[in-house]
Amino acid sequence: MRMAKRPNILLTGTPGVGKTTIGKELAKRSGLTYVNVGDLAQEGQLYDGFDEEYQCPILDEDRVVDELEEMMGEGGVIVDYHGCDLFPERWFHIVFVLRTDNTQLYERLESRGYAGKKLQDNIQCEIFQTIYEEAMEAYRPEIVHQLPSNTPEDLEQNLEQIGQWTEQWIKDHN
Ligand code: DAT
Repeated sequence: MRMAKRPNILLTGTPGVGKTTIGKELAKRSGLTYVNVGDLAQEGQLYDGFDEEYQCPILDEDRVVDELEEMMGEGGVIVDYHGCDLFPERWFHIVFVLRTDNTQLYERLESRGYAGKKLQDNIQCEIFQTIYEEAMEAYRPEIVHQLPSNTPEDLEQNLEQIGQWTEQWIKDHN
């Protein structure tokens, strides 16, 4: 039996906005496959150098893309990453940029152990809506959607909205 065609979804936004939380739950509910790009890079050591300023390894974007290509071609993948212009545009049928108010994001990142410049830079990234603008440049604006991600109610509403969109996409394409 041929597998039903399923969409690829990109979940993006500043670190701490809730991509992993919603991505895993969405995978559970929809049956799509969740991929955390940070974890994938860590497991495969898909790095190219070390950033001294931020004290973290630098992602080897070409190898990340190569690693995911086959899976993305098959469809049904939820990708979670805090950047979005490294992926081929053709991969995604829809892009969600999660957004969180500064005070809440600050608390979430602080409790994750972020401090100093790293904390400030991530808060600024959210204030300047850096990832949203990156997404609007990298993808057709019609497929880019911002979602509030402040409360558990937001989470549930987003899950329902994305779930409904996914069901409709599958109906329309099979
Ligand atoms: P990300 O993957 O974007 O870095 P995360 O999923 O790890 O973010 O979430 C960061 C923290 O925020 C984590 O403690 C769970 C919490 N969180 C996520 N979404 C939330 C929401 N809608 N309301 C309240 N807390 C949320």
